Amino acid sequence: QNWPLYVQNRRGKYKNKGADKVQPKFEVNQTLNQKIALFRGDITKLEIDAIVNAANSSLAGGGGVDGSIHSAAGQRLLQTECKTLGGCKTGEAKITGGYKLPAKYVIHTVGPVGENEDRLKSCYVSCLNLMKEYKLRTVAFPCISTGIYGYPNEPACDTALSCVRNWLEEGDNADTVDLIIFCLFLPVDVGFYESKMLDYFPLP
Ligand code: AR6
Repeated sequence: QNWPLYVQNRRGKYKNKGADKVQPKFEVNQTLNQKIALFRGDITKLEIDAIVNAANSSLAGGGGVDGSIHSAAGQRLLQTECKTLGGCKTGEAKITGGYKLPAKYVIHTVGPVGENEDRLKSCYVSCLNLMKEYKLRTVAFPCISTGIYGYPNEPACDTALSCVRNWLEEGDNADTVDLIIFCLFLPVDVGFYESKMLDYFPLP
């Protein structure tokens, strides 16, 4: 497996200078902590079960992470399958093969344009539910909507982390996954995720 980086450094702490000042929003759960990771880099390089694409409702490809995923998967191959799906509504998700990607599947979701917490939540939950339905155990999310769609980075980070934590707490969801990776591309997101991890996935 090639998951290069991770949340916990050698001392077992998240890299975060203000760690002792954080007021966790959730209880410590080391089992859940082990299912979460931050990765900084290009999502198309991850050799995992599924990567999430921040697509648009036509599913015909676009710029940003969508463009990179379509190129790396093989433009024509991925588009041919996408065309059969009838598009995708904001907050929903659809799955395709990964073709030339190291990831086996791509889960396409359409984030909101601008800040809309319910719609963004719905993206994360729809992707996770689809992952569970297909019995996929490892998935990576880009920072949905925070690029071309203009969702502010900090609230988007809070929504992503809280949604994933809440989803893992429900029923048997946690048993169905091995690793959920937040794939961070920009330094601004690395900063927010590193500091907020401790709110949502506190260490003992
Ligand atoms: N790997 C991981 N993250 C990436 C990569 C990559 N290779 N490339 C960019 N990002 P965006 P959106 C980050 O704009 O805001 C498309 O045209 C990027 O830095 O890709 O949901 C679609 O077709 C940012 O942090 O997606 C839609 O029309 C995050 O991915 C529209 O853009 C999301 O930025 C969707 O806009």
